[in-house]
Amino acid sequence: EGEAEWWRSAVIYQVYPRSFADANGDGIGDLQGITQRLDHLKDLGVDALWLSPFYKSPQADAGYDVADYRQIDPIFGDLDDFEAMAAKARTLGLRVIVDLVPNHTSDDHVWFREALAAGPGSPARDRYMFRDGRGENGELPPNNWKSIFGGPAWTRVDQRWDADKDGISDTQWYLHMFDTRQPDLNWDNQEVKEDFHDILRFWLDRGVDGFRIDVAHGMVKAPGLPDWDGVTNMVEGSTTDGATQIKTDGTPDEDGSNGGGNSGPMFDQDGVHEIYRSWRRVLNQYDGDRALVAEAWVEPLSRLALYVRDDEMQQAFNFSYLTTKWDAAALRTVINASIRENDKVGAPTTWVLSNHDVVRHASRMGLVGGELNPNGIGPNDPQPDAALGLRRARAATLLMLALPGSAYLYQGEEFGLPDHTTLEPQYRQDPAWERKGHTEAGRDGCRVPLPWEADAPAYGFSPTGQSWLPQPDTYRACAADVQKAAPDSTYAMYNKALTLRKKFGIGLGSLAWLSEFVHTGEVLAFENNGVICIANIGGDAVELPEGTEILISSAPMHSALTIERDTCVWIRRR
Ligand code: ISL
Ligand code: CA
Repeated sequence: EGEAEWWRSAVIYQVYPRSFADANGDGIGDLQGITQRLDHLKDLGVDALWLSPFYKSPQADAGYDVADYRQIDPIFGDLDDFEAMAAKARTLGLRVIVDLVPNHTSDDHVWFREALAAGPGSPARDRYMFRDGRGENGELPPNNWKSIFGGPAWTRVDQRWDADKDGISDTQWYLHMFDTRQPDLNWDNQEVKEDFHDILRFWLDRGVDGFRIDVAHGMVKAPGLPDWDGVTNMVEGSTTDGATQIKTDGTPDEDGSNGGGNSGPMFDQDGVHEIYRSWRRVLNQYDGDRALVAEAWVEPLSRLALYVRDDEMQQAFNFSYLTTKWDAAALRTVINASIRENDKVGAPTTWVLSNHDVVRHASRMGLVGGELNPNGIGPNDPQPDAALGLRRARAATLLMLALPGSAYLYQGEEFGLPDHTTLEPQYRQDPAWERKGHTEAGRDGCRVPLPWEADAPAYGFSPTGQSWLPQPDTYRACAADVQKAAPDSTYAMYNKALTLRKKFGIGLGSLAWLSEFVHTGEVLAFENNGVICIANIGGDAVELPEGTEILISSAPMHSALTIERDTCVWIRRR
């Protein structure tokens, strides 16, 4: 049932379960908490929610280390809680997308335990990427790959486990592109392939509308696992030529590349598409138009578009847009490239500004010089200008929501939530913080529990006033109750924009650039289904003709017809 191809224009809201709402008072968000607050998503006006992992996990990487893909971690609840949440979402007309993590499992997964116990050469080891080392006694890792979180991508069994204590002792190495506790699966292994078909069915049978595929550009590795001298890093990504030149100034090339892609023999291998074709065949056996969305840090956009062919996934996150700076020419380039490349393959464009891996756009956009600084802001880093950040974030959001295609929102951005940029080191939990030797603040700042009520302990996140990460004082003004009571709030803007977006069918429309209204290079103007979006990125004020109908503005308009810089408005012709 449901509209066919609903995903083409859907606004999808990312719920980060541990930080959304805590029902049982242990200070960690849970499924019952989500159920209790689902009305908020309905009121806001989104079409679907995507939940970050809630599966059984030792939480070494906040649940992106899955120990059992068919069970709920007790900190989040149980399968009944999931069913209740999904049932309520269905009643409210919200679709539910779950997160699937196929590149790696937790080292607590029964397969990895078996692999360790069974030893070298065993079928159990073949489910993962175990290799003998190099050097005379295998004392060197099988190749020079680095983990995305920093440090080597290989760990030697006997350097981690103890023969006497653990009964495990051999000198093979296993690959982990992320944390040591996240061993990479071997996607040439038949059992691995079959089990993931089963996992898909397990959740499809429970009525989920789709899957967000974690590290969708990973999984398949180049044959022979050749050395690679490029950079493997969070967001800085890597260069194909093996050089270490990193481009993070947010100015895309004509093809939309921002230097934010991962490449090399461990990413974006052609063989990965065969897996997705087989997954799509599984999804197609179900009614209701179930969808797959790729989390793939792939550039250029023409390469990313390969993931969204007719017989593969329906969507891929457009990280090139996220990594583009607040600059009219840069934004125009990336918008054009995104639409062009997706049109070629008949896929919808997707737009996203924030998620649980990057600094929230309300903070990012307030950094002096507009640095993207995706790797977290710490107390010792230059602090963002909060007012400027919020102003630009609101404009950037309104611009995003005027674009055709599907848009992703990250929980809390509808309240104008900034990052926690002064989080003290003792609270940090992101494994990348540890692995990178504390050189970067990591991703905890964007994962802080949501404020619901300004005057309640933990701002209403938890009935006991606990919160797994401390919330900064700045969250008070962002609390849902404050936001919902104020007509000019960020929440009010999101709410109204989502209503207008539906009313005018913006998601299914198409973009036509306008030269009208554009008197300096720092203004973007386009029409989509009768709505004209004008974003004054950094230019002189734009004067609108007498009698213009203003549908919505990202900032208060001092004169009814003047668009100041860092402001986006939607208007209609009379
Ligand atoms: O670094 C990146 C973006 O910040 C990308 O290069 C990388 O692909 C990304 O970190 C992958 O993220 C996903 O998988 C990770 C997990 O820690 C993240 O939270 C998740 O979104 C490992 O499962
Ligand atoms: Ca809880």
